[in-house]
Amino acid sequence: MSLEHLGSSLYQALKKIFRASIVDEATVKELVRDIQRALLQADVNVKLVLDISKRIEDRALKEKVPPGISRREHVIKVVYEELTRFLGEKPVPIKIEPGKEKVMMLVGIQGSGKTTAAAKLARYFQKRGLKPALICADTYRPGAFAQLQQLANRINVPLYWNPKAKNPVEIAFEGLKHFSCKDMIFIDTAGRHKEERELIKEMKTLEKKIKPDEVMLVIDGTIGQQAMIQARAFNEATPIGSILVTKLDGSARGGGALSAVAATGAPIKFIGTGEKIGDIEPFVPSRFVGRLLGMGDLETLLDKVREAEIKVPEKKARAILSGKFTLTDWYEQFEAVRGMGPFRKLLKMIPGMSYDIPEEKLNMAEENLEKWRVIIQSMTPKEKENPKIFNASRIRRVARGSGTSEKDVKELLKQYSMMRRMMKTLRRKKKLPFFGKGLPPGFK
Ligand SMILES: Nc1nc2c(ncn2[C@@H]2O[C@H](COP(=O)(O)OP(=O)(O)OP(=O)(O)O)[C@@H](O)[C@H]2O)c(=O)[nH]1
Ligand SMILES: [Mg+2]
Repeated sequence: MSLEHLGSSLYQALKKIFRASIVDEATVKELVRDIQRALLQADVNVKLVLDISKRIEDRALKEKVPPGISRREHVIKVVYEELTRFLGEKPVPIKIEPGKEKVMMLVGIQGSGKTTAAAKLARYFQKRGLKPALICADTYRPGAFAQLQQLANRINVPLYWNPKAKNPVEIAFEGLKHFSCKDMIFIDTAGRHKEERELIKEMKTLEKKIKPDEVMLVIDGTIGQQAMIQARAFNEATPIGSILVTKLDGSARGGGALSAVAATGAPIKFIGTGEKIGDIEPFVPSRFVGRLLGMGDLETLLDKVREAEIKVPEKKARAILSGKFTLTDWYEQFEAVRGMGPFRKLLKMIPGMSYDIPEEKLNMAEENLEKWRVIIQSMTPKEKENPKIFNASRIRRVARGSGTSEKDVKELLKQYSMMRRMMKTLRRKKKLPFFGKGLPPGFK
């Protein structure tokens, strides 16, 4: 299994980085060599391989590592980002509105997998609640209709064709009329032509006459780098809306095909990963790379890196860690980064902490952010500095001033003092490190 093979060799390469006692120039260079080898084996174009390895090496060695993360983590992030970039931009999703039929025309050379893909796509969108239909506009291939009919019956999707018509344009028109109230219509076209030029000519005529919403080029992934030439040739003839790369399950050249297509700038929207109708998936480069590398926790690592890029002023960090923070400090921490605040970062650094603070507490705090902002704005400076002075009448005043309820104000105060108490308890239990002179990296 090819892509798996590529995935596992990339993973092996990264594993060395994980295991290395130090990550220095030599380790990075070895990693880059391993990645090169893995990509070349997957038939990735040499120029692309050199390009990606140069970028990885440059970034891994020259980029400043944000404080709080290790060089190791940074290198992994760079590899992930560069591989993702090299597989193309995140494709623009196909915009589908129920009832407003979308006409998708599938084109591609003989045997690339168009007919299979038409059925797979119909199934894919049917499962997502849409009403798809199929049109067989292949008048060349004997048995083309029977093949599609068998697939369509299996998934219970209506299919149109006309054995009397000699002309695919005629069939397509009739079919579109026939299916006027469907959400998506997939037109399967012929791939059987003496030469590619003729095929492209027919595709052009079809495109001009039928004016589909999207022309989807189906490319066989087993052809590797050749995919680039094909994608270009089709793209020059008719603007290709999207590409579906098939047979990525069994090919040793899948990586080559994907990267070659991505290099043309044409968006890969789907990939076919098997002969069964369910073997189709939307192509999202970042997710694909994550899975290819076999790193389920990659997102976590990237979050960590993003968090590390957040700077917390030293004084604030000290105040937070000692439990001596005011309401304003407290609020600012949440506000600063919305979602991945220094609070969370600090808490995560503390051993055993992940058990002590329910994640939902932090999430809740983030959800309440907007409300809390108005509440805190309605407080006097004195109240913000020393929330202990809050009594019933102050609470009432703040609630009225901020257009919230007394319950909201009380909740905010409760959360605040809970967080403070927690910090203090942790200190007492010596779970919280005391950073004598220096703070840990990332808190400068
Ligand atoms: N392993 C694997 N086989 C596939 C995939 N997609 C299609 N195939 C197989 O490839 C062969 C050709 O597929 P078709 O869908 O008939 O190709 P086509 O482009 O319609 O062919 P023509 O109509 O002759 O141009 C069939 O045997 C399919 O089962 C895939 O993603 N993985
Ligand atoms: Mg076919």
